Amino acid sequence: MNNRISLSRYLVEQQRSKGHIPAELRLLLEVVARACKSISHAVNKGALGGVLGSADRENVQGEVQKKLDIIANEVLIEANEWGGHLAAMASEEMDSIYLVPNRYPQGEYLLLFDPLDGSSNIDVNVSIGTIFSVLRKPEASASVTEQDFLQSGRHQVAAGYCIYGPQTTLVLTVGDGVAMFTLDREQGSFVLTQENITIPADTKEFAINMSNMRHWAEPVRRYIDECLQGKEGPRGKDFNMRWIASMVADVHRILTRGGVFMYPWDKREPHKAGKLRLMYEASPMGWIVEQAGGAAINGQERILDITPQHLHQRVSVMLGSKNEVERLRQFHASI
Ligand code: P6P
Repeated sequence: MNNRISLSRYLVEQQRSKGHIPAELRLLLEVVARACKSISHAVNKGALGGVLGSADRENVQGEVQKKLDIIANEVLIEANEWGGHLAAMASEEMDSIYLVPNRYPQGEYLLLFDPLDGSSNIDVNVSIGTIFSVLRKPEASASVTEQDFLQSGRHQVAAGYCIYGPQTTLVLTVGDGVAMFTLDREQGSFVLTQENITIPADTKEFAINMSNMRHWAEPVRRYIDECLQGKEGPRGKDFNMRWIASMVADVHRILTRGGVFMYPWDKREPHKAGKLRLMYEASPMGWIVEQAGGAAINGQERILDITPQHLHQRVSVMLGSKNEVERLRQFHASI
């Protein structure tokens, strides 16, 4: 008898014991999980499904969209718009917010997502993933506007990602720690495979795109330089480097064995705070990392304390093992 706990049972039992997952939120999370299953199925088809390659159009970020970016976005919209648990959605792949059509009941939640993060890896068969964040619709607002989405990461009621790799794994927090659910393809459902995940406070592994080194600000250059000096340098230990160019995969490794992930501001586009997006990449990942005992900053302040000024706002990101992130914060404070 399979004694694994399903995602649905976990959510029901968490609500019974902690009261953080009202029925509407549980419904939303179950729908998102089912959408991720569909996305996983499309991703796994690869060339056989005619889903690889470019869609020959750009998203709001000015990036060429992959076919799977659009498929994943459509799967999430179609899965979530009719259930009555959402008022509106926002996506990396859409310029403006998506209001739940009037033909469906309106709910109290707002869902934000990067439908397929790391899509530059799709055509080379490297892990990619979906990142999502859930906010409450402000009480007062009758009809939802973009302004209703502009809440700091502290206001999230749920955050998670689904990584499409050798396993398809859903990682979720509702503010009571972090749990992982692996897709059991024979049962067709996500089952609990780890909970109360903890990131080690120290590490010997950093993740950053080293080709940008000459463009970084001094505190970042100092931190990485010390790591590269290894045993002979001020850190007194050797470091290893990983860079998958898929935030979901790099964060998943850090949740699993510690490490620090960095996509800092650099002088290539000085008017941009960073490459990654605050609302549907850094905030959900930052909350997950904090819930696992890690830390997430933009160099100066906690990611979750940043109040967005616009939906697709970018941010400098440093997250992972808390002692490493604190070292980075001190280096930024001392300039
Ligand atoms: P680069 C993927 O496009 C992404 O948004 C993150 O998932 C990833 O960490 C980063 O960009 C990779 O950026 O400049 O190394 O290709």
